[in-house]
Formats: sequence, C-alpha cells, structure tokens
Amino acid sequence: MFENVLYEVKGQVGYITINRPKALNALNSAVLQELDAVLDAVDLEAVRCLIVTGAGEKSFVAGADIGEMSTLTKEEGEAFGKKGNDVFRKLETFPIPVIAAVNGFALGGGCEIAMSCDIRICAENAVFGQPEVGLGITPGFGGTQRLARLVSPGMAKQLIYTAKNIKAAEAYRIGLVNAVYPLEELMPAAEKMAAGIAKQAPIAVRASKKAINDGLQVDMDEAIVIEEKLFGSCFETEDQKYGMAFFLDKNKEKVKEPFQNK
Ligand code: DAK
Repeated sequence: MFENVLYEVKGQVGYITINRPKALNALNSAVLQELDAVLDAVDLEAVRCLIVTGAGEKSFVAGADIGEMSTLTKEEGEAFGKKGNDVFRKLETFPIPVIAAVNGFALGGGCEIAMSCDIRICAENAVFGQPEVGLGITPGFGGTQRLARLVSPGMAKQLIYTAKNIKAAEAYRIGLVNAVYPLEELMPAAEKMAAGIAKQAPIAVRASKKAINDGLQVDMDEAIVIEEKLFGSCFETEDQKYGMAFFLDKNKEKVKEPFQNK
C-alpha cells in the first residue's frame, strides 16, 4: 500500500516496518504521514499486538530526516514537530500493545519512536541516543519528556546534554530496553512476546495499557480510581466469564479456548 512504511499481518500480530533503508530509515514527512495512515488502517478486531521495526539490518530509525529539517522555517519546524508528535502520541496511546524491535541505530527521532512504544527490545547492534543538541536543536518528538520518565531525569539529562550515544548493553542497564538479543534472534523474540500477549484476554490487555498510561499522568489517588473503573469494566466481558469459569472448572481434560475479544 505504501513505500516508506510497510504493514503486514500474520495471525493476530501486525508488523510495521519503517522502510527507507537508504537513509537508515530516517523519518521524513512521507514516513510520518504513512505511519499515521497505517495506524488508522489497523483492524483492531483482528490484530492484538503490533511490532515496529526498521528495514535492513543496520538501522531501526536514524532520527528525523536532517536534510528535510535543515531548511525549515520556524513555522514549518513547528508543523513538522506537531506531525511527529501527533503520530508518536497515537502510537503511545494505541489501543493495543506495541513492541519496538530495535535493530540498529535508534537516534533522535528513532529513540523517540521506540520510547512511544509500550515495550522495547533490541539487537546487540542497537545504538541509542539523542544527538539533537549537537545539531543545534532540542529533541523534538518527545525525547525530553519520555526519556526522563523511562530512565531517570539525571540519566536523561546526561544523554541529552552530552549528545552521546549508548550501546545495547548500556541501554539495558539503564532500563531503556527490556532485553538484548543477537540480531537474528530479535524478531523471533518479538514475535514470541507478541504471541504471548495476543493469547491473553484482549479487552483486559487493552484496559491494562490504558490503566498504566493514564494512571502515570495523575496522582496515586486518581490513578487507583482509573484502575478500579477499568477493572470493573472487565466484568461486562465474555472473556472474563470464560477465563474465570475455565479456572474454576475441575475438569482437567478440558482445553482452554482462545479468548473471543468480547
Ligand atoms: N537524516 C537524513 N539522512 C540520514 C540520517 C538522518 N537522520 N541518518 C542517516 N542518513 C543517511 C545519510 O545521509 C546517508 O545518506 P547518503 O549519503 O548515502 O545519501 C545514509 O543515510 C547512510 O548514512 P551514513 O553514510 O552516515 O552511515 P554511517 O554508517 O556512516 O553512519 C549514523 C550511521 C547513524 C551514525 C549516521 O548516519 C548519523 O549520524 N546519522 C544522523 C543521526 C542523527 O543525528 N540523528 C538525529 C537526527 S535529529 C523536532 C522534531 C524532531 C526532531 C527534532 C525537532 N521539532 C521540529 C520539534 C528530531 C530530531 C532528530 O531526530
């Protein structure tokens, strides 16, 4: 359907591949536009988890497209930033979980798109960083906000102020990624995790994502109310009735059926 962003569904998992390998998958307006359209096209009845990765073996996303950005006026810069921020936020608040499978460079906007996903795993060749201040700009796609929340404010400040890249092992040590794999094992690991998510009760998974995301924006008293409401809503689902009835059924011969997403 598109050339800069590929989308494929296998089973209950959707694969989004940023596909500009000649520019190390740098994000230009066309990529951002296509990513937005791909997210709008995801069939949420059928797909239960997304995996985002980069085409080729060298790069996940090497940042926003510096060539395109270099000539922007203040107004155009704001419009480009908004386009990116809107689509990253769409990814972050997407109803189903999104796993970033980081296969190489994740710099600037690349690190930022990975941080907009729910879960990050990476290959041993991954390199993370926010090099923007070396280009005379601040991180613009949420890097100042998400990195500080994901690692620690002190570590985020160090990475952003020094513009220094880090390798996979350091990204793991500071909690930016959940796991590191040899490159050839990265996609199988992402697929295994996605399949593990897809077989759980989908409405409960979505509600858990919403509870975590929304709860992190407010204080604990409000957050716990958000959880209570989403927890309560699960009791209107057939999947809750089936899941609990299956557990309580003492017939050990019975095989668990897939959840119906109802
Ligand atoms: N943009 C455009 N092209 C890029 C690119 C990028 N970010 N990164 C790589 N490329 C292109 C290279 O220009 C080269 O193209 P050709 O010369 O072959 O035509 C091709 O990809 C291969 O790259 P290299 O030849 O450089 O490959 P190497 O292996 O030698 O080096 C590298 C790989 C990733 C270390 C290097 O390419 C590199 O340093 N790239 C730039 C990384 C970077 O600085 N990324 C951060 C970009 S800044 C905002 C919104 C968003 C942002 C900021 C503000 N607002 C408006 C609010 C975000 C900013 C960023 O992401």
